[in-house]
Amino acid sequence: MLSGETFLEAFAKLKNHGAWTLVCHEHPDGDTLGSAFALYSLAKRCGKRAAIVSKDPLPPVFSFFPYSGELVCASSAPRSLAEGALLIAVDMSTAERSVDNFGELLSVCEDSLCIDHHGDNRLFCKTNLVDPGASATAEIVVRLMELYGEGITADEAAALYTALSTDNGSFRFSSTTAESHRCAGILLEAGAKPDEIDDRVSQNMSAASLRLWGLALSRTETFGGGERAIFWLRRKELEESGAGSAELDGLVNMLLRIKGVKLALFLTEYDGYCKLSVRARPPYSARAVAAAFGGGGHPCAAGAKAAGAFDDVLERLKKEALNGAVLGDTSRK
Ligand SMILES: [Mn+2]
Repeated sequence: MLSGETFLEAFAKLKNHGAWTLVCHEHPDGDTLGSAFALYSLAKRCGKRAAIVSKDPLPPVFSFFPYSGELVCASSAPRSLAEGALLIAVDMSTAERSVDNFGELLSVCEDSLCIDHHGDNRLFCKTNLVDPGASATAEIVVRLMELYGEGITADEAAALYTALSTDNGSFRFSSTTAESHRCAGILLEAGAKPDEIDDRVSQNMSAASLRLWGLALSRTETFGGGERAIFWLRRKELEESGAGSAELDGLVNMLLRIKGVKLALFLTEYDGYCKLSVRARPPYSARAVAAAFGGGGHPCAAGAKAAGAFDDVLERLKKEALNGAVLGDTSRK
């Protein structure tokens, strides 16, 4: 899907446009935010008009990203931000995974570009720079910035290294390639400090969220011959803990620590819907499970927002994981 031609087209749009409006995906993670803030900082250095938009707030753990205080957080973004601008969707596979009025922004912007690495990207911008072989959108951004010719500042490198290492599980996931490490090398040379970043991003749990992890862990159930595992958290438990939803990032991966488990499922109840997180190893496909609940993602990591009562969704999830289409495309696309 990624051709040199598309890369150069994307590059030319970035270079030539005087205004960039960067849009992150909902429930923003390290990759969408780190990639977008690095680009935002580059735009500032190059004297461009820049804006960065997210439907949901910045998780405090990422507040060290450059210009993090300038995030426009709104369920619907002011259309004036898109008018006359190059609208850039960052790490977003569909227009729906964003601000509610993303379609309106697309219709009023001057041009649009999607930079992403999801194999199920819907190609909803005029130029779609989508590389499913990249372990993070940050890898594509590093390549763009190498060509850009303005260097990478230490702050930008820190944001991009965070983006890269959070998306590929600190270079542990099967999505990690030689290119992931090459990009990491470039970011280290530009001043990223892996130990400081890991301290900020991973070694900073509150005692409350660690106890919440413990509650989920204590519910671990395995099924399907020990190859599938699940745990869950109820809304009340989340609320009482005082932990934010971002503090649950990475929890689902714990299930893959169980010997023999290849399909990990984590269901969280929120107000009006349930959030499903899936992790898989071949021959299972996380995306296939998430798709059964209207979601999507990568073969190894995917998610969905499922409507319905918690108990019903949980029951359906177990059934889908046992009998549904869980053996998807096992390539890394
Ligand atoms: Mn990503």
